[in-house]
Amino acid sequence: MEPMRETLRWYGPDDPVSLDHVKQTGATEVVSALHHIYDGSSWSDAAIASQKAIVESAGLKWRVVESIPVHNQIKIAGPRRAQFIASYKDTIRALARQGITTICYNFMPVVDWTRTDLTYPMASTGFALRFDAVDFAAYDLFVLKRPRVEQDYTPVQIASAQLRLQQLTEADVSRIERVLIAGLPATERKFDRAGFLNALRDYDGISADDLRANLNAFLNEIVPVAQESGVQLCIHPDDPPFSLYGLPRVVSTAADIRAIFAAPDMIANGLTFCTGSFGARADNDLVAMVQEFGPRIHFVHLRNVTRETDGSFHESDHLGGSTNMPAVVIALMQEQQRRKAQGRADWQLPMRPDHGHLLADDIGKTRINPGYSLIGRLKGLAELRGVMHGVREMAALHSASR
Ligand code: DNO
Repeated sequence: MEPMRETLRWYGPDDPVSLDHVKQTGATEVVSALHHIYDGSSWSDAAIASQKAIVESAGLKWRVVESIPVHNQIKIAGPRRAQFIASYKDTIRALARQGITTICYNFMPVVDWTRTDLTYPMASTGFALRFDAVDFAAYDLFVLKRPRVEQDYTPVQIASAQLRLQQLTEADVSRIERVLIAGLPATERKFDRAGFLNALRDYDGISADDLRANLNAFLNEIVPVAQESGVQLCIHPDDPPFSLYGLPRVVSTAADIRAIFAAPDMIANGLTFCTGSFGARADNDLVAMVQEFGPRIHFVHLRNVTRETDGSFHESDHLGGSTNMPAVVIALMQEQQRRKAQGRADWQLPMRPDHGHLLADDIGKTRINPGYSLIGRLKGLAELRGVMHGVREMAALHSASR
């Protein structure tokens, strides 16, 4: 059983983490995107090639894209959908020409990944990212005040949000708002309150079934293009994997993934297995999901969360938290073995340590991408590498003794 390919996310030339520092973690590949293009236009061969040249001149590879943003027109089936799907196909083909053949994307309406707190203090004295369901509800119900918001909460949730609001200072509220609607890296759009309310209005009347239909229509267009071009698409699960702001979310559970894989049923229609996203729901059995979806997992994000009963969670150490990380790693390495036995050229999965705590000299830096500071990810990768190498040795011993 072999370890997975070690990658680290790199936000391009503006990333405060340099490529030398990426190399110092032991990773051999970066996962990246043309992060300056958010308007749904296609990526040119020249722009892709020049970023690839920068990565390669540092002695690293770039084979996985995270992400090509999916334009909102595609998600709401708006009048300009066809134009943006055409650009998306052009980008897939352009990446294929540059030998970049794994493409991660997501289908979350309006907001990408969401947290309420970027500096949640850990006992270690480091800091973690946290989603506090009560802070979120307090903001949604009493600050944002979107129409019909009460429908999305139980009386108990409303009462505890009310209590929380009384405890929050004005500074707390504006910090939470910034993190929620204008804060995290790689989110497509940064909003002010009025702009955010406006963006939510796009989804008035769009149910989860409608959103699923729009995703299927998109997949029916792009998956055949990817398959022809030798590209593997891999959808990233919703983070967190439940509805926020009353918006539909359709990539949260095993049933969601089954529906996605069915349309169209091709290997290029795959999954980014993100343990942190799926792991925020207690009803997602991660090992069972790896076993069921294994052949279509094209990319792996390893991150752990500690869940609380009210839907809150914080990002724990990679080997701590609510998910049995070594068990998931073993399942993924077994999937690699199966592929190898079948002669699949893509048997070895690219993995990255997803996020990390804010630690040591990274604390207090002014330019940092939350979750993507260097030292925390280096620690996560080192721990995960240890697990992978241990599993490999154990499997070798086991087969030698048989
Ligand atoms: C957060 C990330 C997400 C992810 C996108 C993929 O750290 O995992 O922003 O990159 O959702 O499209």
